[in-house]
Amino acid sequence: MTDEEILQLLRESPSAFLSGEEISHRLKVSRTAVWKRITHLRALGYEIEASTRSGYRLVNSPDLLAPWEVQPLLKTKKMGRKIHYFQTLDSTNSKAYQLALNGAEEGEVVITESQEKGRGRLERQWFSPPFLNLYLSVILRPKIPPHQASLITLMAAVAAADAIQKFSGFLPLIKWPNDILLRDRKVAGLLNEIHSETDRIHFVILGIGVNLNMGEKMFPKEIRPMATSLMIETRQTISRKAFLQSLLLQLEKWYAIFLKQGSTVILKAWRDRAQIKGRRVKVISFGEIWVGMAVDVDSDGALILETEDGRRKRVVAGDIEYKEKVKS
Ligand code: BT5
Repeated sequence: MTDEEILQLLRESPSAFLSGEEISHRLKVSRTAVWKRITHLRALGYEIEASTRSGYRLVNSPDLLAPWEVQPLLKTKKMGRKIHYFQTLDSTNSKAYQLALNGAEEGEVVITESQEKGRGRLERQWFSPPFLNLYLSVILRPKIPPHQASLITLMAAVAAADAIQKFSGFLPLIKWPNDILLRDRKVAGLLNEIHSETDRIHFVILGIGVNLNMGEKMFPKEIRPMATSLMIETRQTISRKAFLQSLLLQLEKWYAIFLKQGSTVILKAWRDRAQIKGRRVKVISFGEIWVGMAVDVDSDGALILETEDGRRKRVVAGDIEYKEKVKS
């Protein structure tokens, strides 16, 4: 008997009680096993009323990202149709990588309620406390050459920005290469990892972290001034499963556009949401620092910078800081 099966039975009779005897009969398990499962579900946050005479009744469900909560809401064909769900993990990217090595298919998703070693780029950490945010990794198997893999990051940033805009009503800004900002603060980050050989990608792990219901004081002090959440911005609690549903739908849409129409459409969508052209930036890349004007991103997702002495540089990986705010 699974959590899913017992919840399904309780949901069939939303207002009436269902006796322990009937549940045990229908699921072919003992009444003690039913009771143990109910205790487990309560520990997960399900409010289940119990009466010795009448049985059990589901009063309220928590906003869990479990497949049985999320999948009935999904409008996607492929993305998230198979969800690997965990209460906690080191990192969803590491788990997804292992699953992909073992043959997991495109569109399979790893979701966890918290990460013990949530990863950013370059060995940095992603703060991942339980039950508040979204930590997910999507397995993709695009038939593209490895040098185009950065475009998947840009594609995912566009999809995440669109989901954030739909939910908040505010226009997020993408910061090269992988941050999504609201009011100049980071609300989401992306970490893509690829497994490839010289001319062929085996798979891409698309890792996305979105701050949803974190209050300001919950962030560690060092990142507090640079970070935000959708709840902070909208002053409303966000339904995590509804957000996840929307994000997966946007990802499916933008990934299909990328596969069918190639980089041009993705780059245009990314440029529209990044407004990077002509901005003065400081670039930190492999220990080197340059200051200059951002000219554009090229068709492989690299940043083109015009340095102060007028030379053009192509930056494949790194971080940028804006030297001035966006002119509105
Ligand atoms: C990123 O790295 O922004 C990529 C974050 C990807 C996280 C997801 S969660 C699911 C999946 N599984 C993983 O293990 N990771 C992915 P980077 O650009 O290197 O930014 C990291 C920096 O952002 C840190 O050094 C902090 O300064 C800041 N930071 C850490 N946690 C944050 C948070 N929750 N919100 C905003 N900023 C944060």
